[in-house]
Amino acid sequence: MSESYEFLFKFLVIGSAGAGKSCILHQFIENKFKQDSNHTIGVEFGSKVVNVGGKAVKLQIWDTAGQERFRSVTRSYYRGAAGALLVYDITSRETYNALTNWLTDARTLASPNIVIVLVGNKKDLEAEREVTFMEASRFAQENELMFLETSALTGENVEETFLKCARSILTKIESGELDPERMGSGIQYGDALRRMHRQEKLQPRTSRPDCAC
Ligand SMILES: Nc1nc2c(ncn2[C@@H]2O[C@H](COP(=O)(O)OP(=O)(O)OP(=O)(O)O)[C@@H](O)[C@H]2O)c(=O)[nH]1
Ligand SMILES: [Mg+2]
Repeated sequence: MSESYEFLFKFLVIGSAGAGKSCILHQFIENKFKQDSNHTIGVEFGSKVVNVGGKAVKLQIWDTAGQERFRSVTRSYYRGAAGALLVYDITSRETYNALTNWLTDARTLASPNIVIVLVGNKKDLEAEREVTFMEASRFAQENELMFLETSALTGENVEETFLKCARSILTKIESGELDPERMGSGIQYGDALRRMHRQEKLQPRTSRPDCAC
């Protein structure tokens, strides 16, 4: 795919160890399930250009380790993230119970305007479910999060999760609620838009001799 894009968004994937963060990222980027996934050491990185409402957006995604011993390392990557996937495992109440802590970290360490999607992963393991859709849905509503259940195994809702987060950020940029030029916004202009903005600063539209407006 072409590397040309209009915006770049920095994304984080956070949540307890074993929730399936790395498998979700792998499914999103490679379109396949990552067999024998090991615990992430520190942070891993992936990127992909997606089409969001007709605009090419590059997602720069930081997949963090869920294990407690890496917490201080992973926290240092939170700054300036525009979006986050907060992942738990629907077959593990323990990973669900930890959500409040992850949420506090994300809201205090990343951008205050960070857009967060709550992700209940391992949707394919229905028989082992410990957290109902309704319960998590209520939690999401109370904490102003978007919410989806995914399966990194089958791929269900994986791409949709990233797109949902990107779409929400783009809408906030368009409405003026998010300013890409603010330091630490986690948003950058791609080459084409950067050139346009630079041009506009040098030559405001109204004073351009060739401007018919
Ligand atoms: N059945 C099923 N298993 C999954 C799914 N996603 C991940 N797994 C399994 O869950 C385990 C943990 O997956 P990872 O993606 O490594 O988990 P993680 O959240 O990245 O873990 P840390 O890197 O330690 O934070 C692996 O054994 C995966 O095979 C899923 O959607 N369905
Ligand atoms: Mg991992």
